[in-house]
Amino acid sequence: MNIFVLGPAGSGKSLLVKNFSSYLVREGYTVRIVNLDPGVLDIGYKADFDIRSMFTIDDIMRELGLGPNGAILEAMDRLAKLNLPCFSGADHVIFDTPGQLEPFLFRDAGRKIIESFRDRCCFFLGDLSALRWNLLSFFLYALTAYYTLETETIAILNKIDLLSSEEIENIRMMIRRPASLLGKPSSLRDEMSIRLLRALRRFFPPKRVPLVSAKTGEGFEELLTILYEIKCACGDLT
Ligand SMILES: Nc1nc2c(ncn2[C@@H]2O[C@H](COP(=O)(O)OP(=O)(O)OP(=O)(O)O)[C@@H](O)[C@H]2O)c(=O)[nH]1
Ligand SMILES: [Mg+2]
Repeated sequence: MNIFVLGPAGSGKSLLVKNFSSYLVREGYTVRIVNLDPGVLDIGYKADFDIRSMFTIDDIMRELGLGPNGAILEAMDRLAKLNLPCFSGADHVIFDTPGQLEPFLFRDAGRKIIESFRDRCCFFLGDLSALRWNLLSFFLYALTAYYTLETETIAILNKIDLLSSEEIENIRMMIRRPASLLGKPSSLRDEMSIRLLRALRRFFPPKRVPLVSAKTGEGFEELLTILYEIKCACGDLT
């Protein structure tokens, strides 16, 4: 399975790539890691293919005299034109993606790269410690990735280790029964939240929203089970 790890800046993509790949190796799988972030200084793991061997944001800034934003856009256009190695002998290939999610998602790069792999899914990470009261925006963003990339997407709430057990229980309740915490909708925003969350349950069903910690490894077992379900749904049980 080719797993693309996406998410807003700082949501924990690189740490999840590092620790989830180690977990998969401990479970007996062969794993390869691809770093697609040309702007990162230290990824914290050993990549089997690293985009920085071809170009970095710093290189592009110097070469073309661009600022950081211009260089990121140029880097995404270069990414879109690349043929990446496919590591077909590995059970899982995990792709770390750029910290700047928007140019990856909304320009050609993300779609072109991802659509060239058949057996694939996306992990869409959110930093639970930052968005605990803004879950709806997170789900809508994950849905945007799913819609744009036309790829099975798992919405994953990361950094669970930073929350108390009571907060975690509230989050689980909110995911299971979004309306239950709001009571009778008193504003248009409440009503919109409830209706949107209900509609979103079709794409991110409550049983399919893992709460994980990329730091401690909590929730990795559930992630692996979901990967297995996706494989089964594709008809490939090898
Ligand atoms: N406590 C805790 N910290 C985490 C977790 N996941 C990531 N972090 C921390 O959050 C920060 C950002 O993590 P990264 O893995 O670099 O996140 P990223 O999404 O790759 O960041 P960019 O590539 O810059 O967008 C780092 O300080 C990590 O150590 C987690 O599950 N728990
Ligand atoms: Mg990163």
